[in-house]
Amino acid sequence: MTHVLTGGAPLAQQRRLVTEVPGPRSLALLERRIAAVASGVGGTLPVFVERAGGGVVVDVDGNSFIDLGSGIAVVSVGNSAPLVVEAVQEQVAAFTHTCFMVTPYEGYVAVCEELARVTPGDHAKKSALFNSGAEAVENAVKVARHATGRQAVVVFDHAYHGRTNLTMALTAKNMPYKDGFGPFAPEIYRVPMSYPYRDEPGMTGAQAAARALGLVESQVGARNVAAVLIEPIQGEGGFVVPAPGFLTAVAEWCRASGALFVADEIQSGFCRTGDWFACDAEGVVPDLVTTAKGIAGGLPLSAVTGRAELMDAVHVGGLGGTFGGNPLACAAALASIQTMRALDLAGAARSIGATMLPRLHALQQRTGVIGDVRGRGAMIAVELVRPGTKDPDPQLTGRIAQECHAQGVIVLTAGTYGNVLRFLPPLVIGQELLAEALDVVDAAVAEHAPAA
Ligand code: PLZ
Repeated sequence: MTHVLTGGAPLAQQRRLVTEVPGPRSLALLERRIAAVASGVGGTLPVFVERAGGGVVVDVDGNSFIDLGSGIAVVSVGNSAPLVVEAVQEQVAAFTHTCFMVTPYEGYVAVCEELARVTPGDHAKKSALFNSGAEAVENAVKVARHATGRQAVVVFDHAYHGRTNLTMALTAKNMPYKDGFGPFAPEIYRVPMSYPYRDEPGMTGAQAAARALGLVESQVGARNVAAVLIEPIQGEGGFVVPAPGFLTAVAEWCRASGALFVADEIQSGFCRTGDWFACDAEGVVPDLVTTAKGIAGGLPLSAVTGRAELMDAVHVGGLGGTFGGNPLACAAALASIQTMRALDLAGAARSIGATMLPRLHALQQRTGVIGDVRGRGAMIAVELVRPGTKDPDPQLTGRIAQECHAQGVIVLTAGTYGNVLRFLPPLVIGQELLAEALDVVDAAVAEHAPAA
């Protein structure tokens, strides 16, 4: 059995259940959680974590789960990755916070330099750092409005951009993200996404782009559009991969219209899809990119990176925040990016996809409930439907996810209809562990769904 070093101690890379799930210690913590934590904060698994690293999460009862979630696409370099631990320990002992706007430090600048290197395009770029993905998206909209002098923001069906007031308006799905939380910010316009599985068969990326942009032209007016904001592969919306040519056509329309093409790469970025960024696969170069999640190995950090002249359009003092680009988070980001290069984690993501896709396609052949298998690299999903139809089956999706959890594999669900099972393993997961997790998924589907 292989081990990885997390925080200096070896952690066995194995699936191992030693109690019921949840075990007694998790149950005791669950009771405390219910009494003290607001119930509006959701929960996927009822187990509490003690350690995690490589491809496993170990709970307080000693159960070891295979991690196909990465804390929602965050710990791409693995939990407590050695370089991250070392860098953060060094930084935490030196200074924890000064506020970059008060007395700056090198780490913030170095992260912005790295962002200029790794994001798509070789034009002059600048960045600003924040704490959460939603905050980065909000700031991208601020920059876009300032730089263009326009107000309208175009977003897509199934989009997810966050839970703050502006980003709730940008997010498509009502329940659980928006219900009862209005009023929402104005000047947001939603148009159809390219969704090959659910679009008319044969619809090309260019046709899907024309469908969306035709609506923008007739209902908003191209000259009013500050930004078109898009996840190049949708995350919470169900790993919807637009048809080839869609992103290129949208980016071209933006260029011709004077609107900014803003890529939300918060979930799809930092090697997740087998490239540094999902836009790279089609050679699309966004004007602004938002990043977070995988950027800093689990520490909270986010960024807006964009064309230098656009980023500099904002007046001095117009962007900021107390904690944005916190020194610990910056140290972690530099160590994470170094790890991605040293271990070729983009290549690792491609290998993960190469293992998963054929197995999931084979599973699709054996059952009638998998309507679609899709994704790229280590961002892979299956969409579950009622046999012989495209009717979403969220109940079945929930049952399969729960069965995987009970068998020691962490999987997540997604999708506007709640019927997508998504897989986001840490990019450092071992192939053996990944294969075992797929065995568990196979068995869970077999148990809860009729054979084809
Ligand atoms: N943009 C593309 O995926 C976060 C949300 C989890 P924050 N997705 C996980 C939940 O239920 O709250 C996300 C994303 C994309 C923006 C965000 C927002 O990032 O760091 O959660 O604010």
